[in-house]
Amino acid sequence: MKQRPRRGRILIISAMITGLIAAVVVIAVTRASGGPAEKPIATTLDCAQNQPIAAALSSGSSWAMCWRIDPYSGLTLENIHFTPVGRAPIMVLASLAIGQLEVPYDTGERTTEDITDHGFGGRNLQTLSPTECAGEILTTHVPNFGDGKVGGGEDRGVLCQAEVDTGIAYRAQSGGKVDVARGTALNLSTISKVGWYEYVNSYQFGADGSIRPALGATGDLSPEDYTDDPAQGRAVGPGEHDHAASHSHNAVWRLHWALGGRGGQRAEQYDADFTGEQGPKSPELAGGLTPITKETTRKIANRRWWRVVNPAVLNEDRHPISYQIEIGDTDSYRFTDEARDHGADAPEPAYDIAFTEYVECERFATKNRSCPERSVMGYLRDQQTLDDLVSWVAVGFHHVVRDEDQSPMDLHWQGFTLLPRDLTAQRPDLPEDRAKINGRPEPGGR
Ligand SMILES: [Cu+2]
Repeated sequence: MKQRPRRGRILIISAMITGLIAAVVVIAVTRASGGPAEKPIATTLDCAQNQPIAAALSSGSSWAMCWRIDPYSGLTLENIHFTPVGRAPIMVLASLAIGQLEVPYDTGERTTEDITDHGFGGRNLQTLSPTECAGEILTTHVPNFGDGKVGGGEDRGVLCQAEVDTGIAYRAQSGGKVDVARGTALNLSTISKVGWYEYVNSYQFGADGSIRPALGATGDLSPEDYTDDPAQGRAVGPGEHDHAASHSHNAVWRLHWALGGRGGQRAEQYDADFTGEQGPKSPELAGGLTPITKETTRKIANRRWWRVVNPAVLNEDRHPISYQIEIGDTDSYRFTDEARDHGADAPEPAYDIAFTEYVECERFATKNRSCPERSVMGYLRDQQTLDDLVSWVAVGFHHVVRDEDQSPMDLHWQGFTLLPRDLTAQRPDLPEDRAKINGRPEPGGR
C-alpha cells in the first residue's frame, strides 16, 4: 500500500466552544508542484470517522470533504466544500452517496437491489491494489457486513484518491496571444463486488467546481441469465444460441444539498423552446427558470436542466449562487420495487430526478426499511415545502450484451454532472490579462 505523500499539513486543534471541547481539524494544503500559484487553502471540517480529504487542483481552487464507508451505500461523502482560488470555502453538499442500484433482467426472471439487499460496503467492498489506484490508497475500518453476514471488521485500504488530468480547461487566442491551460480533478473511487458484477463507484471533483458522480460496471456476465429468446438477449458465443440476457443497471444518487450552508435551498427547472417566430437568420427560442416549490418528480426533456440555488448568497456580480444538475445519457426507468408498491399507478418511466425535503430516515430510493415510507414515490407525500433539499438523480443503463463483454466484461459507465452556475462572478482560474472581462466587452475592446 502506498503511503500518503507529504502533500500538505494537517493540524489538529482542540478548541473550547460554548463550554464544550470540540475537536476541530484545520487543513492546510499547499500544492506540491505545478499549478499557477503556491497558495495555501484552508477550511475547517469536523469529520466523524476518517481524516478529511483535501486537495488543491490545477486552477489553484480546492476541494475538502469528509468520507466514510456506509455498509449499504458504500462510499459516502459529507460536508463537501469547494474553495475557488483566492476566495472563502463554499459548502456545496451535506452528503453525497448512491441511494439504490437495481438490476432487473429483460427476461423477468431476476432482479437485484444491490444497495439495500447486498450493500456496497462491508465484505463486498474490495481492498485496492496499485493497478486499481493510480493515486493514494486510503484506509478505514470496514465492518464485516454483506450478503446476510455480520460481525467483526478490519482496517483495509479501500478508497483511491487520485489527481487526474481532465484535458484542456480553456484556450483563447486574441491579439497574437494564446491563453491556454490544462485542468485536473480530484477523483475518489472504490470497488464493490456484488454477485458477478464489480462496480467502480467514482466521484470526480473538478478544478472548475464541477462534480461528476459515476458508476462503472465490469466483472462477469451472470452465467445463470441466458435465454433462447433473441428479443431478450444477444448470442455471445459462436452461432445463434445461448443469448446472454439483456438487463438494466438502474442507479439513483442521493444528494443532500447545503449550498452556502444547510437550509434555504431552492430548486428550479429550466426549459427553452421555439417561439414559432422567425428571426432574420434563425428561428427564435425563449427559455427561463420555473421554481419547484413542493416535493415532486421530474423527467428529462430536450434543453431542460435543473438547478439548486441559495437566494441568500450572492456572488460578486450579485447573482445568487447555484449548481446545475445535468443528466446526460440515460435510459429512464421505473424501479421494480416501486412498481410492486404502486401497481397500476406507477408511471413508466417513473422519474429522472426527484426533489424531497430532508428526512433523516429517507436514505434509499427503494426498499427503505427503516422509514414509514419505503421509496421516493412515498417520500413525496409528507412535506409541503422544500428548504433542506434532497435530490434523487436517476440514471439508467440498458445493457444489451456485446461479444466484447466476455471476459472480463468491458467496463461500462453511467453518471451525471453537477456544474457550478454563478458560484463565482468569473471563472475561478482567471488568466491575469482576462481579469477585466466581466460582462459585455467595450466596443473595440477584447
Ligand atoms: Cu450489465
